[in-house]
Amino acid sequence: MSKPDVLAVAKLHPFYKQALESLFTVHDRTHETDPAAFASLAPRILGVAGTGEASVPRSLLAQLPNAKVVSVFGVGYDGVDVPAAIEHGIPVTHTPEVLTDDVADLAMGLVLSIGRAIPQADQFVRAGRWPSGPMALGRKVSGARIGIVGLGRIGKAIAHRASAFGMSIAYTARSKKPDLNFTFYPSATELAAHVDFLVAITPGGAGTKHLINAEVLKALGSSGFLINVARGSVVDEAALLEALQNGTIAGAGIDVFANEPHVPEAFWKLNNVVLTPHMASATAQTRQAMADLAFANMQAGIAGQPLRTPVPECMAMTSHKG
Ligand code: NAP
Ligand code: 8YV
Repeated sequence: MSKPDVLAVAKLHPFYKQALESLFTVHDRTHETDPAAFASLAPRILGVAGTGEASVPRSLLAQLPNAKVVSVFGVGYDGVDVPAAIEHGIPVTHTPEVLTDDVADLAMGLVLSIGRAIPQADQFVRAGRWPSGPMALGRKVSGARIGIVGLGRIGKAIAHRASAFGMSIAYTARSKKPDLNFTFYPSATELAAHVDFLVAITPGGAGTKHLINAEVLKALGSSGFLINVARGSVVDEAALLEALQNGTIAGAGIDVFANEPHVPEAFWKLNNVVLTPHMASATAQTRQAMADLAFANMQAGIAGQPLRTPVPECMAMTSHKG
């Protein structure tokens, strides 16, 4: 008997792909590579597998009359048209919690990397420049002021780490958190004006597009650093580039970009940035945990069983197509 069919809408991590292949026939982006073949395949597709960066638009969902679940390998699902999925009776799942520690670790890694110029120091030694040194002084991280844009699961984990560094912690979010003893500012601009390191860790999508713009960067100021581990869309990349080139801000640690995997070459040339390739959850341990959870959601969705981790908008929903 042939295995049930699922559609991968992005290049899947091998841990997730191999798990899926144990039970399903995985069609790797057939909707893009062979639309004619996809027209006859589409009615057989029972599940859609994606990543945090993947696009699942209304037009694709409309072609999948028998799909029972969209299982995203990632906590962010801004590429999925969730209202359209709900209209089509297809619940969406994601992988919260299992990656929280890794993303918070990388955020702090970028704070330390750019504040203390660690990659620049490595280059300094490798280029044989130490004998004619010294390097410029870094920015003290312990005791500095950190501002977190988005105090959700990962934002709180960053705060936890920052408090161990004796940092003073402030944040902005859609709502104030009365149970937490951190300073709340109602806007990113007000927050930026009061901190040394501003860390973006919100979801992407229309609600946060260019939340960090030229005004916020100006408020952060010439001794401030921006860290972006959220989504490329959260930061106005052109404004950031200009702010880094002009010295409007001191520097940036950037894990996510507007047009991944393409990073504007102008960033490569700057000495006041640390650039990483969207790798905040990229450890073997966490990618395995994400794969296990995404696979469990796919299995449950296709079997019509309760989903492990539906996205909040789909909590009350089970597939209409059991
Ligand atoms: P979460 O628990 O849902 O937290 C999201 C936070 O963002 C909440 O505090 C929320 O505010 C805040 N927020 C939402 N819209 C906002 C807005 N317009 N202005 C200000 N704050 C806003 O999510 P999470 O698990 O922490 O994950 C957060 C995001 O991190 C993901 O969605 C993804 O984009 C990103 N991420 C990136 C990587 C990477 O590899 N770089 C890895 C994992 C996740 P309220 O608390 O008031 O609702
Ligand atoms: C992953 C992410 O890099 O969870 C997210 O939202 O952006 C990251 O953990 C991504 O989903 C895997 O491609």
